[in-house]
Amino acid sequence: MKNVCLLGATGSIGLQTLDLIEEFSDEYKLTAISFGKNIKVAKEIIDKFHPLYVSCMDEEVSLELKKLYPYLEVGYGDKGLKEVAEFKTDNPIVINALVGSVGLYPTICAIKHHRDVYLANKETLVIGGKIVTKLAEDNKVKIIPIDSEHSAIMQLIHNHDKKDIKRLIITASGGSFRDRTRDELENVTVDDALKHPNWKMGAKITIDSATMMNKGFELIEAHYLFDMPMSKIVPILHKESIIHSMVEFNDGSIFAQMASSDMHLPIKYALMNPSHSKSLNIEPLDLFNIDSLHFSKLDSKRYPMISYAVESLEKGDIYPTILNSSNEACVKLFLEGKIKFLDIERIVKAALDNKEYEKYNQLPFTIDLIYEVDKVVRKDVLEGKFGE
Ligand code: MN3
Repeated sequence: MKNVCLLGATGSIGLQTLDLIEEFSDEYKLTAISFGKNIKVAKEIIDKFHPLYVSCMDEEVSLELKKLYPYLEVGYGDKGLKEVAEFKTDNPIVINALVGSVGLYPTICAIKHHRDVYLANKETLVIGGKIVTKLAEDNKVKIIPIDSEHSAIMQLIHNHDKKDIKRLIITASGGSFRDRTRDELENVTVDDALKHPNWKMGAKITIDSATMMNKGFELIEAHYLFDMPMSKIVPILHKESIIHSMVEFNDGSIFAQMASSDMHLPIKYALMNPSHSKSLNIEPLDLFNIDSLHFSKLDSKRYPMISYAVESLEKGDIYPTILNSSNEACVKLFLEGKIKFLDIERIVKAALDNKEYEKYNQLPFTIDLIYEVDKVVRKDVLEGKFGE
């Protein structure tokens, strides 16, 4: 029996993970969880799965929980995330389904406790990839991706020699605005942006898909997960989201992984790899329902955020943090109706180009520096330093 420590239980990935824990209850038990503010859903989870430890974002909610469940161990904030990642139990596995840079800290806690991390929190690798992969190596633990593209690549390169790989081809659906021109993006609304054509996901990642920041993040994620240079990782537009990514080998063979657009599969493969055993939670792909598959080049003028991501990695270790923090703050402002859709990329670019941040790139690259810069950039963007 494996004891699951699940960070971000009430989010989209968290809930789909719980579907699988329920289905495979003779192999997995929910032992510790964290959630943000959604106490209603958290209560449903606690009543159904009876975890031993529960952490939430704020102290106030934790006190409410303690009243409702006097025998439950309860925590909150960053300390609570650490306690979930390090929760003392037999055969622990840590699943990080948090959203945003807040996910880095518990990932590091888990690795230092010699625990493999099942990672849906891509920001961990975007901002801390260099440190996290080194730390994982030193502690002999694995980082296993829960992201459909990276799961596809993991499935495809299994048992193949890495030196035979010519390139990784990461597919992109194009997000909610893929059929619009840049001019048509000028006045799009939050509701428009939240309508993803292929995937049902949380708000943050749906907006990141619309701006294609998500794809930029995923290139960086692939770079660290598979230890491949960025020059060998290419994005491609594939609007059907049937092929979840491809691996091209030196002899010209291109392998593709196809499946329905359902995160249960990447979560299940992460947990049970290299097994491809059946899950009732995964809808099989009906090939006769696919009319055709399309592929096209990604235009960097139409989707500048992808190039910003690649540039940030080239500019210096701290720049992906500047990219991520400015983006997180912008998505927050956009969802609150305070900035327009195209302001997101404009502000992210302005943050990357801001001369005042250059000094951080001269300092030794540490986790503490990441947290410091994250705070500064977030504050600057939220206070309107780069305009609104
Ligand atoms: Mn993805």
